[in-house]
This record gives sequence, C-alpha cells and structure tokens, in this order.
Amino acid sequence: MYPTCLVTFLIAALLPFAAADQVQREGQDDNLNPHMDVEVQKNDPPPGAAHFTDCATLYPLLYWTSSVQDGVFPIKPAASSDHFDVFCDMTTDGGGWTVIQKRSDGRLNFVRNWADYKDGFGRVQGEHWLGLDKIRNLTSQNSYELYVELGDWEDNFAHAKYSTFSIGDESSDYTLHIGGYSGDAGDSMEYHNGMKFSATDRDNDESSTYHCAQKFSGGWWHNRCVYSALNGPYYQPENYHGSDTGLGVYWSQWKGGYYSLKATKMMVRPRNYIRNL
Ligand SMILES: *[C@@H]1O[C@H](CO)[C@@H](O)[C@H](O)[C@H]1NC(C)=O
Ligand SMILES: [Ca+2]
Repeated sequence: MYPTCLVTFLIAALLPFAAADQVQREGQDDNLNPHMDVEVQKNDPPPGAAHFTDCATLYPLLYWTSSVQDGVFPIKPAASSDHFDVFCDMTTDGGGWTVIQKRSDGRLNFVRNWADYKDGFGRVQGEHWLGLDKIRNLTSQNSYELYVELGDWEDNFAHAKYSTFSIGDESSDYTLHIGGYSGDAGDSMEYHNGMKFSATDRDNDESSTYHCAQKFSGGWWHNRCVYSALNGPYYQPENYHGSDTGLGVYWSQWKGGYYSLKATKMMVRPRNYIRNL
C-alpha cells in the first residue's frame, strides 16, 4: 500500500533517534548531582531532528515502524532556529503529546525566577519545566490543545483537557490563552485565561495586595491569585499541614482548598491531530 521508498525513509530516519536517545540517557538521570548541571556539549543535530516540529508529527513514524513508545526525542518548532529535546507521551489519549511540565517526586526545585522559567529547567526524562520560549514557539505554529494529568497520594488520577492553549511571546509576558475545558479534574485554569506569567522576581499578577508568585511560589499565570498552581512548592504528605503549609502543588477544583498533589503532567498537541492512522 505504501511505496517501499517511504518505508525505507521512515526506518532510516528513525535510527538517529535511537542513537540520540542513548547519548542523552548516559549519566543524566536527574538533578541529583550538582556536577551534572554543567551544560553537556551538544553534538551536531541528529539528521532526523529538523523533520519534526513536535511529538505529533513524530507519531506516524513510530507507528509505521511499530515502535510507538514514550521517550525523549529532538524536535524543532518552526520558529526555533535550533532543535531541542522533549519528552513525548505517545500513549495517553491517542499519543502525540509534547510534555511541557512534569512533577513526580519533588527532587527538582520549582521556586525559581523569570530567567529560569523562560529558559526551562530540569531534565526532560524526569521532573522539568520545558521553558516559556519553547512553549511559545511550539504553540505558535498551529492550534494546540492542552492535557493536564494529576495524581494524588492515594494513586488516583484525574485529567483536565483544554481544546485551546497557547501563550504569547515575551513582549506579552507569555500571556495565557486557554479555553474549552473537558475532563474529570474540574476546570482550574480558565480563571487564569488572559493572565501574564509571573515568577518570584516578576509580579505581573492582578492582585495589588500580593506578589502572588512569592506568596504561592513557583511561576504561573497568576490572577488574584490562583485556582491552580502546578509549579508550587512540593510537599511530602507528612510535611503538609493544610492552611499552615499553604497550597503546594495545587488544583482547587479536584482536591479542594488545601491539598498538595503528588504528580502533575502538562502536555500539548495540535488540535487537528489524527489519532487513528
Ligand atoms: C523561539 O523563537 C524565537 C523567534 O523565532 C527565536 O528567536 C528563539 O530562539 C526561539 N527559542 C527557542 C528556545 O527555540
Ligand atoms: Ca501583585
């Protein structure tokens, strides 16, 4: 049904990814060792990297070579001059998701300044924030949707999906555009629609009383102040004492006023993604 040359191209193009993935994994599991923060010298871009603008465009390649799995891949959004690595979730809700934020164990500090939120931090294999510049470049090339996956300390999961998600460029302070909620976690993000991003050293919120990013810590599109704060400080359950502690990793419409979540994942995909190949 498909020309042989196409299949050959697909297989040939896939091989460099396997190699790149291998290099990435060597000795870079997480932020445990401060020495690992030293920037690793990048090799030349893998030959296939320029072909893929996000994880959704990569999905058919994995599908046709029977190698659909989650993992780290290089992509290059249209606006970006260089490629960078992202974690691709190829299994949740039809796959094709590019992960932009992940919390899972609290080992990575999310109480950070503007520059860190702009550039991104952590390693895409584990806890990380991809970076506002990259999220902007990703979501400006198409109409994107957002999938938020949440986990509590009893290993229950819930999700919130938004049919519209993009952020403005830096001159707009990465203003959030979000809408079209569906899911079972409740909508805690449309309250933040139209808000600028704030960080510990940048108060762009709507509250004249509070510096929301300092009060609730972590960068977010603070309003007056939050229904959600997925970049808030991480707490083990034994260290969390409700209103005495604060909000923590927060999604008000699922777990109520004072509950700090165990796990979060935010990921984006073009709205016109075709899940059934
Ligand atoms: C995002 O796009 C801008 C504009 O094209 C570019 O200058 C910048 O380097 C890109 N950033 C990243 C991280 O790709
Ligand atoms: Ca304020």
